[in-house]
Amino acid sequence: MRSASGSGIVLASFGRGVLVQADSTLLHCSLKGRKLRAVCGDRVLWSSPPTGGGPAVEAVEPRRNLVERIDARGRAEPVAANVDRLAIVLAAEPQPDWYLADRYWAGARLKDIDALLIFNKSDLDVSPMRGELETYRALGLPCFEVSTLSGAGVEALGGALSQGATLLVGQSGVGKSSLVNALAPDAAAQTAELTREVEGRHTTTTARRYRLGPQSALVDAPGVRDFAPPASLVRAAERGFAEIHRWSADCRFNDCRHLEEPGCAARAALLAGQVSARRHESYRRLLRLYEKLMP
Ligand SMILES: Nc1nc2c(ncn2[C@@H]2O[C@H](COP(=O)(O)OP(=O)(O)OP(=O)(O)O)[C@@H](O)[C@H]2O)c(=O)[nH]1
Ligand SMILES: [Mg+2]
Ligand SMILES: [Zn+2]
Repeated sequence: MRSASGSGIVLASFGRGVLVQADSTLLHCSLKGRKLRAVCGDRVLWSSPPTGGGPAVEAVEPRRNLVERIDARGRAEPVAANVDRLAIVLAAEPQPDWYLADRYWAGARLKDIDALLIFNKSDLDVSPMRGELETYRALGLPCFEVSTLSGAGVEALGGALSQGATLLVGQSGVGKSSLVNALAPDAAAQTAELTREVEGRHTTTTARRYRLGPQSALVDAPGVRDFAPPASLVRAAERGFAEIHRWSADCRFNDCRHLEEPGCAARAALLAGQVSARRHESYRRLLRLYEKLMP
């Protein structure tokens, strides 16, 4: 057997093994060395020994960025690497968790990654969610209303995602895998290896990257109940919320937490109806979480 080597990109990671796209072939690679970790989106160097034994990843190239979440104990867990854009997916069903959407947006802001909101299942009744969607639009977050069922809005969304790698995140059942299948027709995102059947539905279990166009990729991630971006400072909560951060420049105290402090411009804006009460509550919850993790 001939030895071979090259570079590639990690499409999915399964514990101690990874699926690597190397030119036009897919390779199931092991990881060389106990300490090596590779996540979906990593650029890697791999090689196959002449003696056989299968290809192995030898090194992971430095990451442009790494999207992580904090687990129940406050430790950072990787989600995907080298992401250009975070697409927060919501739908009329299951009932939208806006607090979760806020935290994903905060996570993107903290990493300087572009964010957008995809509201899927526009074939269902969207009217109860209009108010919240308008709040996000007014804050400058691009919002796309689509239906993978009827095809409405899918082309426009595809256009917005035609450059770079987009990570799809959100609650289970909002239609992330359906979006991948609608946008990348050869994706077949619901393959058995990557899903588990729950109540008759295929739910994604592992993040998987798919080719979208010549310059673009989509990463399908498992649905979540909860998410919080890792942070090293309690003040990160403020930076995660665009409008609170903007108002903070006018607060009397530099270390204002925008709760009950006198001379708080963010609170004044809240009382004047210029900041959404729900968004402020969302900010407060993230601040409390960080205060608990970083007393
Ligand atoms: N009505 C309607 N249903 C949709 C639409 N898109 C997806 N669905 C349905 O929503 C359900 C969940 O879709 P998935 O694509 O598996 O959702 P997901 O976000 O990948 O879920 P997880 O993998 O569990 O995180 C499926 O039953 C889909 O058929 C849509 O535009 N309209
Ligand atoms: Mg899925
Ligand atoms: Zn303040």
